[in-house]
Amino acid sequence: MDFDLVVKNGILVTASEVLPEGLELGIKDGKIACIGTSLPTSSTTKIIDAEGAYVTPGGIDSHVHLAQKNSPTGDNWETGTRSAIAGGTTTVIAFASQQKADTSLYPVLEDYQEKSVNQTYCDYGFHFILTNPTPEILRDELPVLAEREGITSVKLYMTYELMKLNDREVLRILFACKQLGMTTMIHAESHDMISMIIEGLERNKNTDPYFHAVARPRIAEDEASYRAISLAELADAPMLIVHMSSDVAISHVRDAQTRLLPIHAETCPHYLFLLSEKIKGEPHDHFSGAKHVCSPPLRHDVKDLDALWQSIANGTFTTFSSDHAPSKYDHPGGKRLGMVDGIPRFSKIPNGLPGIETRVALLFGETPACRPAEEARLSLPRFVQLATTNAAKLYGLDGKKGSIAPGYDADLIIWHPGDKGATTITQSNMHHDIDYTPFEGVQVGNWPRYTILRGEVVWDQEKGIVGQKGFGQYLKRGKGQVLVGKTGNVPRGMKPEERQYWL
Ligand code: DUC
Ligand code: ZN
Ligand code: ZN
Ligand code: ZN
Repeated sequence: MDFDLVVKNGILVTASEVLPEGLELGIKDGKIACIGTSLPTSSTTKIIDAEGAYVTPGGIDSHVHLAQKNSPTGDNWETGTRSAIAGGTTTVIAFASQQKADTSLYPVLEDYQEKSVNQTYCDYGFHFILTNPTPEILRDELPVLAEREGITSVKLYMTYELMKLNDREVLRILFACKQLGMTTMIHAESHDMISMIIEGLERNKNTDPYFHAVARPRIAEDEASYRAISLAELADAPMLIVHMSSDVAISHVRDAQTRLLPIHAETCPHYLFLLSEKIKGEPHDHFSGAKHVCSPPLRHDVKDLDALWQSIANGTFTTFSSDHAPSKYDHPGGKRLGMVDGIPRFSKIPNGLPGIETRVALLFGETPACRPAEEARLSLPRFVQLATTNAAKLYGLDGKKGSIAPGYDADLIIWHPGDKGATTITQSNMHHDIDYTPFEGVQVGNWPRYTILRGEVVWDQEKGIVGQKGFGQYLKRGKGQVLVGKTGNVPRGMKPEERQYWL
């Protein structure tokens, strides 16, 4: 076969193995055609010499907010996906977000399609955020979205006045999604706990950004996570808890997984690398802590970080996403919104951090590729699972994205050999349209040298962005797989025949 591109001298890594040195990748028409040795080349074959570096599948970031109405100073599809490829991510799944007044999802989807089409540097899909799950939407619209549009996952919120659903609504969605083979993602924090604490903090004039972390204690995440798991258990529905930050909440997930419930969990780079002291800001400028306001908040204790890293290594987490949901800091409508007439008001600061570009390198930096084996936090195959493969399987992209195997899209990261890619993260190197990175000054052991999307180099660290806006394709996704446990469980304390009495 006459290949378009051959990648030589790389060490290929998949979700299950680090393949022997010396294997070559033959790429044709945007797909991986062949893995072999001494592949034939012709005058038209482009050759990339990886110089002994690792080659991993392109990243899939399955939790990204772009051009969402509720963050008017955030990234749009162009700037967000540009930032993605510069950091090794070749696929993003972002949100089309229903607002409470929307009684149909179709116009919402059209709106998000208009904003994204021909704008992206990488491939992309949508999850739907449901804030008003009417019977018509659940019965008539979700099946059409899944079949026709390839949108096979939804996110819902248990908190935020304008988004939150009650338990009955959560249950209805879980039952509907289960029926359709869709995955339900849940933002689990206790709304009533948080709103009561916020009231008290404001009454006592404790309104610096730091009090955001006080307002959303771990117990609020722990309680809501346990409740979300219980609701999913009753519905016997696959579910994923997004952006988990708390040790106890994760122990609820681990317990559910031990009982073979199909409960998945996601965490994000900021919970693994940053602590709540960041929200205190600079000594001379407390308000700059606003840059680190996200929900759930950064946690107080190194012990939290260690517990999360354990769950990264031991398989409890299924996905590792950026939750890129930034707002500019120094910009009208941005994070300065929280400064009202010279008085800081943490409850007005838009929630969310930038991170689409730094996600993959931060995690790769903790593997044996960048650290002595005894200091590594996770193996290279586990890195691949978390950075890409598991998201592909969970969200219906398996067979196309997320692995290095014949027939898959040729989406790749070629790293620098040895320690040549060591990098200090800094805002001036970022490609987002945000005025800061929360990871300023963090050192990573490597950075993507090349990002390849469907066989085309789109990022070359020497030249910068070499891909084109509009090259990204919309991904109609299939049904996701259950990666943990199984369905068909009977809820605790219920006899099998009792379900039939009420279902
Ligand atoms: N939830 C998210 O998923 N992203 C940003 C803020 C939030 O609450
Ligand atoms: Zn959320
Ligand atoms: Zn202060
Ligand atoms: Zn999010």
